[in-house]
Amino acid sequence: MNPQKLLDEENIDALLIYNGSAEDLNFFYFTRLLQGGIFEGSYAIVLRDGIKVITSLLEEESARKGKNEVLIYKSGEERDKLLKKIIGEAKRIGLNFSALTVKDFDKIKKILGEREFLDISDKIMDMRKVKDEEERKLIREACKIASEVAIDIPEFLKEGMREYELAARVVYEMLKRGAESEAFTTIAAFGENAAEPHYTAGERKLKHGDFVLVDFGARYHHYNSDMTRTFVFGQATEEQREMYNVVSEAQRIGIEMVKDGVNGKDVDVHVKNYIDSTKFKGRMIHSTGHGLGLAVHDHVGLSSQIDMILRSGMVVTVEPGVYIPNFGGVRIEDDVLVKKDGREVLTFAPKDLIEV
Ligand SMILES: [Mn+2]
Repeated sequence: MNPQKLLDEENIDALLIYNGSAEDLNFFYFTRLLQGGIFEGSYAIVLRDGIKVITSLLEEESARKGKNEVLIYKSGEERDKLLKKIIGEAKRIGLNFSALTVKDFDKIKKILGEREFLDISDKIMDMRKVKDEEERKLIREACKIASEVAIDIPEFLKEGMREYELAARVVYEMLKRGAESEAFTTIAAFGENAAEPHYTAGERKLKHGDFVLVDFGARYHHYNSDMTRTFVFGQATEEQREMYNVVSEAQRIGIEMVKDGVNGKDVDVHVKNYIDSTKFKGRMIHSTGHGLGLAVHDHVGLSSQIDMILRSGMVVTVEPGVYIPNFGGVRIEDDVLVKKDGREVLTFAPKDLIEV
């Protein structure tokens, strides 16, 4: 992360991030206040001489853990005054239009008066795509937590259990291993429910012969992992085995292609071409993967719709799937760090078909 470079390149005097009515993950990105603190109603201001945080008394302890200069307010009036003082004579101010409500923007304009406000959300996102050392360490840990749980999932499966019981167990196991929360609502889908890519979990009971699709991730110091494994409860039928093998091969093809300089679009095209060459033609109904970081869907990753040149340091998911309504679905997902000469798969858990 080099916020000063952003000021130079965009020719702005200050970058103002407001973690206001809408949460702005960039607040955490720039301040690196990643352990404790919610920082609602707080500002992070990137200036040429460093980063300053304006936050409430409630967050003082959390804010002082960081390396930024901290200014504390006790009232809304004090907060406005501090903002005006810190911004000082700055004329050109960069904002993140992606996470600033119209109401908050109006408020900022009222406090700061006549200035030039520029939307630099795309520039920030571009910067966020390539993860630095600290971020990689946190994503690695989030991946480790999820992977250890994935390895144990077959042991959790009991005939007659409900999907939400399995989801609860997966979340519990992640928290027990140090996750601060689940990265997103855990998906535990049995049987025909596995055909819905974004199903969550319901009352469906586990029956012999069901597919069990579990898509989940851990959040560790604000950084996320995201992985999916699919099992068969009992002995797989020929059809289930065939589906599984096709998805597994598609994922292998996808992972092998990930490398610095490769267009993410091409990865999605190749993966889908392979699936379309099998009897499951047209049954992969989403893109191959997305960027991962402070947000679970951090940025566009591997999609035939958009050009996205992969760069060393990016983290993307590779998650092909095949879905057949009223029958079931298979998805296999891993998180992959892009490297100069290839890739490193950060999540680990067996990928051969497991019949429980
Ligand atoms: Mn995913």
